[in-house]
Amino acid sequence: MTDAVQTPHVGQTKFAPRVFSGIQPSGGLTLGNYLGALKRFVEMQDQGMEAIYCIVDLHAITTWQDPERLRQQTREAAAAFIAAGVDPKRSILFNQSQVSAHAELAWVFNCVTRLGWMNRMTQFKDKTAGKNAENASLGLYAYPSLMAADILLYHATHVPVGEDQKQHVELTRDIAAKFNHDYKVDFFPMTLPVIEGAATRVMSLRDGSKKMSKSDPSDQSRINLTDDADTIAAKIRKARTDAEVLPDLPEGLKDRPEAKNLVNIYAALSGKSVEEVLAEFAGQGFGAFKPALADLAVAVMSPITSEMQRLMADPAEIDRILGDGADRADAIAQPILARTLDIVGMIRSRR
Ligand code: AQP
Repeated sequence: MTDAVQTPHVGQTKFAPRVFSGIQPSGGLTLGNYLGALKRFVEMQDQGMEAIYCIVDLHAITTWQDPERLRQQTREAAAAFIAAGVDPKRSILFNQSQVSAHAELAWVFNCVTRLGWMNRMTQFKDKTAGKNAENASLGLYAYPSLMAADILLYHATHVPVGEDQKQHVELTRDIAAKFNHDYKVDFFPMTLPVIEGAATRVMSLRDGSKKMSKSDPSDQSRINLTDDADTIAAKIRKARTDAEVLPDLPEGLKDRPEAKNLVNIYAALSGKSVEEVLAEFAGQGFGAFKPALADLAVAVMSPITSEMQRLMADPAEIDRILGDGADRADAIAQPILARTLDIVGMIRSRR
């Protein structure tokens, strides 16, 4: 993890390493969220980095959410973080809307961000593809500006994310640079994305060209962190593949997106390289590979699923953890927001 040891400088200002990342409670979390994000969150925490992890409920409402389900999904996401290994004593874990500074800084960034930058964001294009973009919410369009606020509100230097969020972290750097330039300050860091591991882009089990996503209408396209062992095995058994055997080298997976996806998932779950997985399974068909993958997925996911169930039995305790995390996050955020408002010229005279 080369990036994590660097300490970004902006002008004369040196920023201490601090990790920030978030996940939307816009549905139940998936194997993609686990391998692309949660697993990395835990590793960075365990490397001793100061880490702030956020369940980004303000982002979730950029598409309509049933209010009761949103609350349920937020608690379930918190349970998933903890079950995957995020320790709410060592790291800060909270839901975004409890720290109002996120929305306040986002407004300042809405005034820094250029429309041309927003128009280049591929996630907005992907999420409105095939739909009437005129009907999308303004919040969905402005999503990356709120994400920049989430990160920069804590002067975070490192953001572990899946491949799909890389462009948004790059935009965060553009916003930080323009703010620093426009106001002649060295106030916001140039945050680095941390995109590592064999599964930074887990694909749908039904279509190897589409990302596995919690909001995909097909439940068969994803493995949910709440799926039981039989469901996981059945979804892997039915996953789309081709009729060929597995090759002995990664180049042999070129133009075989579904096969590549399953091999990547196996590698990420086992902690092996793609080369090692292929050395084990070269020449074998999916009749042999899928059951092995299903056994591995169940072995890794089942302890997380059962710990989530245990935690979900006590929603008041989850709310207490989120409240405690929000207090600690707010204590870091408020001075940074206050200084930002001071820099842009707002009077701050309330006592
Ligand atoms: N398929 C994926 N492979 C690898 N990483 C992934 N992530 C999401 N899907 C995959 C990573 O998970 C983190 C949280 O993502 P998010 O929930 O904030 O938003 P998203 O990227 O839009 O995820 P979804 O599941 O596709 O949500 P919906 O369907 O609500 O839009 C991020 O670090 C992301 O990279």
